[in-house]
Amino acid sequence: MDANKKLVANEAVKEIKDGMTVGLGSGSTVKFMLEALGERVKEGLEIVGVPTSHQTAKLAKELGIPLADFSNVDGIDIAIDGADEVDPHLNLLKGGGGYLVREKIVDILAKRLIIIVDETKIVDYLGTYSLPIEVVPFGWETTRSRIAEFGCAPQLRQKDGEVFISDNGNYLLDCDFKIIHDPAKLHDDLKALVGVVETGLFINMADVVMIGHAGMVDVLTK
Ligand code: DER
Repeated sequence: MDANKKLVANEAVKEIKDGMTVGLGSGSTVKFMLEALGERVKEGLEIVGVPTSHQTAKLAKELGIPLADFSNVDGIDIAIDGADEVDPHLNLLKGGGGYLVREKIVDILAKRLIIIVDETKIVDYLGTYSLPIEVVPFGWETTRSRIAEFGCAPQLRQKDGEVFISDNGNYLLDCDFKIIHDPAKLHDDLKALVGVVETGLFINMADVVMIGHAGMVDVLTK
């Protein structure tokens, strides 16, 4: 599986050109992308990265990739990110790593969003992977009840035996919808609930999905 993730990560890095501001996603596939990007920076590529998590920022710094934040960039030319599921309309289910809010803020701003996955992420319908929803900690139990009315059993995410706290100081509820027939409507309905910060449904955002499988890269475009 890593070979396919590495293959697609290396392919995506070829899309990054001198002078670009690059949204740096999060996750294990993006880790391979950062390593390849770090090599190109060492060879003289001049870019600046906007990281979507503390984890990505730490690795990018270690690899010598120059970083910026929204106080000193005008926009994002290209963002490269992973996903947990991709449906036939290129809608995404993301947030397995817990970084969905900052990923969505960066990804939605990008002029071009490239998603890098291996073939295990390709699905007919989103929802087999539990949908992460970031919620405000205050009153999260009441928010959980409202979310559950949409047909799932939200689980408060734990990490190392503790409640997981996102980079934004919020909680994550993982929701087992099993199959999501209308992800755009579900996202809108969930976002309307008080206490919900963001959902892991990235609707109509991906411009390109690169899929690594069997030593090849398939490219899907919107
Ligand atoms: O949290 C996310 O959406 C990340 O992009 C991540 O879940 C992607 O999965 P990967 O670690 O298999 O690349």
